Amino acid sequence: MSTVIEDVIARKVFNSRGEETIEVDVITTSGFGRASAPAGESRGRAEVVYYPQGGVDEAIRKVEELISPELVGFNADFQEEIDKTLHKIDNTRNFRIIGGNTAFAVSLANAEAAANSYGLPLFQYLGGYAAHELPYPLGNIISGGKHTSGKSPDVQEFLAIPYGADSFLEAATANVQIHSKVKEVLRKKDKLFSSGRSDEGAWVANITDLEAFEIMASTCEKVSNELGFKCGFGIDVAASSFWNAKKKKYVYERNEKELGPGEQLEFIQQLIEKYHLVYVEDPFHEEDYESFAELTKKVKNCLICGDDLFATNNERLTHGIRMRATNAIIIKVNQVGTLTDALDTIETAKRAGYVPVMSHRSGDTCDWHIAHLAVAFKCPIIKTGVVEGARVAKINELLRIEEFLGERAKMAELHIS
Ligand code: 2PG
Ligand code: MG
Repeated sequence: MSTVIEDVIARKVFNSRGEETIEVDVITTSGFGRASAPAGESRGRAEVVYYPQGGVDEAIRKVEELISPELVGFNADFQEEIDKTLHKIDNTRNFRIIGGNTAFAVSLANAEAAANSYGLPLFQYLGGYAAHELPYPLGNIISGGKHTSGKSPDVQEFLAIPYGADSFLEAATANVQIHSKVKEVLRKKDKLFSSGRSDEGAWVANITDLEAFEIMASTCEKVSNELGFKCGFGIDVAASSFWNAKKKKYVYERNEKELGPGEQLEFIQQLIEKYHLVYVEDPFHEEDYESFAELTKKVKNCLICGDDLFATNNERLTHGIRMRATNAIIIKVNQVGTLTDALDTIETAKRAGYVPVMSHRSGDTCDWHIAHLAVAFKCPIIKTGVVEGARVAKINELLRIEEFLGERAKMAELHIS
C-alpha cells in the first residue's frame, strides 16, 4: 500500500445552512479522503479567516494553483508536514491568503486519505489501539441568541448531557428522548410554537431564558428517572454576542435586562447552583479571562468551558491556563485551520487537566470526521446536536465506532459530579 498523494481536488458544496463551502478530495496511490468545511454563526474574533477575498471560488483556485502542485508527491501520513506546508503557502497568522476553511478541508481530507490507504478507520489511524473510549454527547435541545430571531431566549444553547450513561447508544437515546419530550412541553407552553428548529436542530420557541431552564431541568430529571441514569444539562451563553462594550453591559434584549460583569457573574453562579448545571460555555465575553477565572474558582461540579474565549488557539489557551480561566475548552478544528494545530491545543488542554470538548459548527455538513477525532484524541465530550442531518451523521458514526470496538468500547472518563 502507498500513501503518496497523487491529486488534491477542490469543489464547491453547501452546508446545512445553505451557505457555500469548500470540499476537498485527497487521492493517494492506495486510498482516498474527502472533507468539507463547516461554518459558525457566532464566531470568535480570534478565529482564522474562513476564505480568501473572492470566497469559495477563490479558495478552490488556491487549491488548484498553489496547494495541489505543492502536495502531490508527499506522503499523506506525514500530517504535520502537510499542515506545516499549508501554513507556509499561506504565510499569515490567520490563514487569510488561502482561507482557514481551505486549510481545514485539505488537512482533514488528507488524514482520511492516509487512514484509508492503510485500510483503517480514521480514529484508529490517528489514535491507535489505545483509542477505544466513546465521548458523552452534549446535545442542543433549545436554541436562542444568534442562532434564532424573535422572542426566544438570549442564551444561545440549552444542552443535555447524559453523563451517567454506560454506552454511547444509551447516551444518544437519552438525548433524543429529552429533545422529543421538550417539544411536548413547548407545545403546551407556547401557543405560537410551530415545531420550528434552528440550524442545529434545537427547538425555537417563544419563551424566556428562565422558562427554558425550568423546562430543561424537569425534562432531564424525568428522562433520568425513566432510563435509570443521570442526564444533566448545561448552556452555551455565547456571551460575546450580547456584550455591549460601550455600555460595559450584557444586554439581554429579549429578556429586557442589562447586567454588568459582576452581576453577570452572580447571575451565572446562581443558575449553576439552582439548576445544578454541569456545563457552562462562554458565560462572559471573549476578552474577560478574569471573570472566567473567578467563576471557575467559585463553582463545583461544573465544567466552565471556553469557546470564543480560546478559539481553539494554543496561545490563547496557554494564557487562559496561566490565569486558571476555565476547566474545559471547545475544540473546533476550523477555528485554527489544521488538524495539527487543533491537536497541539488538545494536548495543552490535557496537560493542564482541562476537558477538551470536540465540537461541530452551527452550519455543518454531513461529514463525520469529528466523531473520529473525539475518539482518537480522547475527548470526553462531543458537542454535535441531537437531530438534523449534519448532527445525526456524527452521532450515527459514533454508534458505528462503538459497534466496531465491540467489547473494548467504553465510555470516556468524565468527572462532573
Ligand atoms: C457554538 C457553536 C456551535 P457556531 O457557539 O458553540 O454550537 O455555534 O458554530 O455558530 O459558532
Ligand atoms: Mg459556543
